[in-house]
Amino acid sequence: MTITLGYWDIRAKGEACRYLLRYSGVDWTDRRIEMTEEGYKSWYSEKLELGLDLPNLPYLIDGDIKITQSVAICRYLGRKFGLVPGDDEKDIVKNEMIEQEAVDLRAAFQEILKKDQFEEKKPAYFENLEKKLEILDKYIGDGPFVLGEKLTYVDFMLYEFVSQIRKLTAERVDKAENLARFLQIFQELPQLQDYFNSEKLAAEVPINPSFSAFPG
Ligand SMILES: N[C@@H](CCC(=O)N[C@@H](CS)C(=O)NCC(=O)O)C(=O)O
Repeated sequence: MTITLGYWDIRAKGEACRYLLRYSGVDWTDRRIEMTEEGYKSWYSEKLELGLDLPNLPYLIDGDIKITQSVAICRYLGRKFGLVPGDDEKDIVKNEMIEQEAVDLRAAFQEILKKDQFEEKKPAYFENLEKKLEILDKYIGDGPFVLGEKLTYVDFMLYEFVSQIRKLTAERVDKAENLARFLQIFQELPQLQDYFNSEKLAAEVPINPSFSAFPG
């Protein structure tokens, strides 16, 4: 039985889930819905027919397991592929805090994406971002990953959301040296090389919708 991940044809909240599936090497269906009139029609006509308890995108169907909420999908895939912390409570807490910090980073980024507000909101966003990244950088430490040598689903989320922001402001992200090193090391994971080196990622997959102030 093949796992299906459905999401718009952008990175936004779906890409970290896609990395987890690619990393694991399982067979899966990368269901992408174009953000066109046709695509919207197709999604809204099937949205309530997929058996999802809280219908939304992204969704993941793995046999009788049907999930929405991107963080719940990442957690599920983390458990499924052994990409979760062990029993150490300090590790679990650090992982969960950084999971939510990554979600906050994405939310703050998303907050400035409306075309008519982008320029006005950018300065305050950057100021806050610099502070957030400085603190996160210290907490991450030497890594190489969030929990040292142990890779978990949170690394996939953190990588994705920080590298999305890096597209907008590389200089601010690169000032956070531990984070910048983390991005580099994650990007070198052998299981993701085919994808990271593919032209599809480089040329075709926008971070945000084309109607936003920063498709990326
Ligand atoms: N908290 C949810 C947010 C889901 C959400 O807002 N999905 C947006 C795209 S990022 C959407 O277009 N959903 C389709 C719909 O509402 O039908 C998550 O993280 O998955």
